[in-house]
Amino acid sequence: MSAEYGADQIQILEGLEAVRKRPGMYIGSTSARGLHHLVYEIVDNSVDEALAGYCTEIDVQINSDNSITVIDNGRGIPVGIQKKAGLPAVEVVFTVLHAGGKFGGGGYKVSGGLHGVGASVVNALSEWLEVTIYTEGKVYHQRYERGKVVSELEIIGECPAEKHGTKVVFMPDKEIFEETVYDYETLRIRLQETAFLTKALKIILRDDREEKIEKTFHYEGGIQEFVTYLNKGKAPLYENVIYCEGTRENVYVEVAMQHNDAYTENIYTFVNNINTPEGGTHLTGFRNALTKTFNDYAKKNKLLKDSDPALSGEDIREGLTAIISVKIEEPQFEGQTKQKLGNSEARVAVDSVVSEQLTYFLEQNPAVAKAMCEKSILAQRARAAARKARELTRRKTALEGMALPGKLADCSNKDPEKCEIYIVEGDSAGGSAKTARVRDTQAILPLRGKILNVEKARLDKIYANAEIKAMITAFGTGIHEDFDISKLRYHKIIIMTDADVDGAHISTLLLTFLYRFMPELIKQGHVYLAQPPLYKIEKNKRIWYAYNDAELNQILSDIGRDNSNKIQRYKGLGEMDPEQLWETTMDPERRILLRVNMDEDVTSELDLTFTILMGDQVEPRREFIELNARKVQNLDI
Ligand code: TTJ
Repeated sequence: MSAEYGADQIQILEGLEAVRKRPGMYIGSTSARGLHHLVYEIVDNSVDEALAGYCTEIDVQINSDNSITVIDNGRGIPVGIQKKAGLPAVEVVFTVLHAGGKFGGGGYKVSGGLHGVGASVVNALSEWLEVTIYTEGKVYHQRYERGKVVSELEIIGECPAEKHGTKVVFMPDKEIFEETVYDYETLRIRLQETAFLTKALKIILRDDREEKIEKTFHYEGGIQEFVTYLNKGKAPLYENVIYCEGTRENVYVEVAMQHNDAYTENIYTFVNNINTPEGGTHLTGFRNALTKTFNDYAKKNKLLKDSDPALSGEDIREGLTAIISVKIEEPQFEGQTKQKLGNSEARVAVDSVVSEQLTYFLEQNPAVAKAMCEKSILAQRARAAARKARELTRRKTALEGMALPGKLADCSNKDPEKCEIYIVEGDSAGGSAKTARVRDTQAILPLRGKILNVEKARLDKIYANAEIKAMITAFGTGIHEDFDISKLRYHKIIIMTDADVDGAHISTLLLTFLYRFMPELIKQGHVYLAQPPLYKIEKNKRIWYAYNDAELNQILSDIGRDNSNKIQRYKGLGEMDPEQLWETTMDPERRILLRVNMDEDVTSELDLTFTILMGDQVEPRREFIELNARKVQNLDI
């Protein structure tokens, strides 16, 4: 750095030092989640420029060295000297904490939760960062290392007069992040979501590492196309995606919705393009409007008799896919994780826009209204039947005490923190597991055959399903409005299936059930996947286990490939004797478990991620297991 440090510069350095000292305070975590947040922080600046009407394309690239490049065709970060700091504005953006990229004010600020902490935080947490600006025929450039200026802003060349935009390249600092390898899918889901939410903005994502990938996300239809995308693979109940749009009290509201013939409710809410997984006032406004408008229409048009009970919100929302997106000048975020919108004007605005435009839509489209109404009435009946069944079990348990399922081999320890339950595919593997287990702390629940897909069944059928009933009673927590996590009987729920396609499918169905009916169990980290091995290698009375082909090859080249190896490929858990099952998959000292996590940054695609927990074996298997876990993640629901 050339100039001497003035008071301003010292303050700047102290600011960014604070970010490096306590990175978690600024980007939430230094795990993979924080690593990906760096990209969103930078891209959000370009999205703001698009929302302001000056940028139509954003290119994001994962480079071969795991650095990230973001390029937009906006006006370019201003390069002129900013009076207050006496520095080029771009330098202020990257070195002053909370300076943000907002010049001239106005518009909708992206500032919720961890978002909008700004480019300076990314800079502070990068080994190096380079910014290039194209404006008025000139190319400007500046480089920083760990937040510090290492080259002054300078003109490095010329460009066509009409070219304009900003390019940022940064390398996440390995001193800060535990994980520095970017995951393509994680970025893909989030960037595609951003493209859906920002009508007509084109986002290109490239991966320049091993297998080159390039995808373009560009949706003229905006959130209407988002709904179509989410309903893909399901049968829509009617052709139209209903769309409402309008501004009330300075809140810009957009809603898109369509029912499908399934039974789950998929509503995703956003404020200034940031998702709000805990909902808030915009969601409340939508629900009120939908319930009231629909009941009014149904009564008025005699789809419901005056003597019929009103349809509940839940009945109307059965099988509904919807996106609610509001833009608001000063969003207030509430709740434990600051992911819930609090502004009351958002409730009023969404309620008003949806009530007005949905009333009009229903009147114009009586066939659609009729289809919706018929589905809601069926939902209402199923719900009543399910309620009756639940009350019956509740009364029964009150009389007879909680009867545990017959197939459950329970553990004897009564301290839930020490207890775990293995949900095992098939009776024969269940038998081995029962023999292998530590009776004191490990319970075994064998499940037979395919598990009911809860996405494709109505509540009454779900509650009547034997396997699902067995799980609910074994866990002890109850379900729905009865759910009480303090009653959980095992702090580890371990899904153990064959290491093949069928096994992966069963895991998927079980995870779907847990995600839909007891998401708290996943959120609080109680759900795990066991990792059985694929091969057993035996030589001179010594035994090795391999969890994939690469590992098998490694072991074979370590011990020498010759005919004296006897290699056994496990086709399923059932092929292992109890002792082998214990050694490889159930012994807490030696087993590997994947803990299932929910990615809260993206909600529109069921995104489960995994943390690896091991016994005393460490590093070498890590990489494979991560890859493997990613595959389980593509839940085909
Ligand atoms: C703000 O208003 C005056 C003209 O320039 C506007 C601006 O700052 N636009 C802008 C910033 N476009 N793109 C950015 C940007 C892009 C990246 C990749 C990173 C950052 C920090 C800002």
